[in-house]
Amino acid sequence: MDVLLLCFLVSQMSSNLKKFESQLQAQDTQISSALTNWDSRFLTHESQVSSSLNSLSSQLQAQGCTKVCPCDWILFSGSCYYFSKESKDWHRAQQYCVNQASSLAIINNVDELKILSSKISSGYWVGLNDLDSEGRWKWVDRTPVDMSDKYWNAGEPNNVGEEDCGELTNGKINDRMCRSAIPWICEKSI
Ligand SMILES: [Ca+2]
Ligand SMILES: [Ca+2]
Ligand SMILES: [Ca+2]
Repeated sequence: MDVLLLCFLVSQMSSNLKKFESQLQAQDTQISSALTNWDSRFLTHESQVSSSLNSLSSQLQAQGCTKVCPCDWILFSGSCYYFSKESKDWHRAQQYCVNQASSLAIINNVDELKILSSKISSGYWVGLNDLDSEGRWKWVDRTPVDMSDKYWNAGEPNNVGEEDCGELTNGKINDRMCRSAIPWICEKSI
């Protein structure tokens, strides 16, 4: 091969390489700009999702929802409680709670008595009665009721006019006629 031809071929190759290099650079710039674009769109989208989630979460909190209790129910001490806004007789109130996979509230200790009392300003049905046997009070889960004045209002239960269902009123329990229509408290354990 003569030297001139060799020089020509080398110069051709070098020019082709340069073209190829500049094509690569152009593609690189395009890819990098596409990536930047995509990145910024992704970030914008991510920030939109995050702000929607925040707003949803504050809406849920405003409605009294928590992660563990349904909306309109309040969580404390390992239970979710529902304080009704309407009034029903004791049996209908209990049925309402059962339909919500709960029962009328069962007051297991003085702390629970105090917490529930602090949330109400009138009588609310809770889950006890002496319907089976007059004077023998039982919670709806069949556990016996502490009859001391830690739990009962002074002079209660007095069964005046046949009072067989328990309401929480003035910080303690009172026996009241089951057919009275008053609000109620449901409780479900978590
Ligand atoms: Ca309870
Ligand atoms: Ca009674
Ligand atoms: Ca009474």
